[in-house]
Amino acid sequence: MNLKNKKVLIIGVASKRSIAASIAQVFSDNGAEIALTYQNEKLKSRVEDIASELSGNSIICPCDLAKDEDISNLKKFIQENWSDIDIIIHSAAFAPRELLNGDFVENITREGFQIAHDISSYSFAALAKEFNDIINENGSMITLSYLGSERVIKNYNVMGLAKASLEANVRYMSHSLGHKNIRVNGISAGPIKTLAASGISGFNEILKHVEDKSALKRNITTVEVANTALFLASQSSSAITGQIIYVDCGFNISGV
Ligand code: NAD
Ligand code: 0WE
Repeated sequence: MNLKNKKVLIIGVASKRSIAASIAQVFSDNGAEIALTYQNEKLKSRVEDIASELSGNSIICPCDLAKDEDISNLKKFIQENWSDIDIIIHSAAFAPRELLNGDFVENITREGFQIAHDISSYSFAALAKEFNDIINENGSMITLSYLGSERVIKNYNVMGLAKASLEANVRYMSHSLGHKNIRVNGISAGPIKTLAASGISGFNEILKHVEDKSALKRNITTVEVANTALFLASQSSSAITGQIIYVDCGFNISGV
């Protein structure tokens, strides 16, 4: 698939294992120009290293999605470097760690709820609002979700609510941006051992469960997610918008 001369902004690289890092690699291998962001100074050098390994030119910019100013500075950075943009990948999520463990009702707090929804769902709409006037026709916005939005998955807790909100966000954004022929979709990925999964109690059991119960009897790779993102970003998916596509080896449809 060809993304030659396409300008792609990718948010959510924290390490080589990040889903966003695979998307950057696969998209640049297919001819795209890449902009990567890093959340804070601690992650800067890692993101620089990943950017330097991409084929073609790439640019990097800081962006903490919790800050309106960072999102508007990111737009200025893109305008100065590229003037316009074709594709935005949102691959970031966050909830306070204490909420991703134990009983949902016991551990939920107003603040934790707000942070989870702010970073994991609002930020996707905030990017659409900020970049709206510089996204080219035939553009595409893609986010990452998880089955915990629609099923109860132990310890996923408030993130399940935030992902449900994110998926609704995909549907509403697809209507807001549809008249400009900008498509908005989500990928519901199976579990992968990235930084976002580190320290989550019971994560190995979740991986084992997918291996046992999914149709394909195995887990997924970040490259498989990236290849689906490539399809959703390209004109091969020109009539697909407002959708959540599962990249989970068929786990979500498995019954007894
Ligand atoms: P990761 O830890 O590599 O990526 C998460 C990213 O979120 C990091 O780059 C981090 O910097 C970023 N982030 C968090 N708070 C931020 C903020 N305030 N501002 C800017 N960036 C912020 O893990 P990943 O697994 O690659 O996660 C990427 C996406 O994929 C997330 O939306 C996650 O929910 C989703 N996802 C992951 C899995 C999995 O099992 N790993 C499964 C399905 C969906
Ligand atoms: O969306 C996620 C995890 C996102 C995430 C991860 C962290 C860890 C560090 C959000 N906030 C934080 N906060 C931190 O402090 N996934 C889909 C991966 C994941 O996380 C789980 C899972 C799966 C799968 C948590 C419990 C159960 C399953």
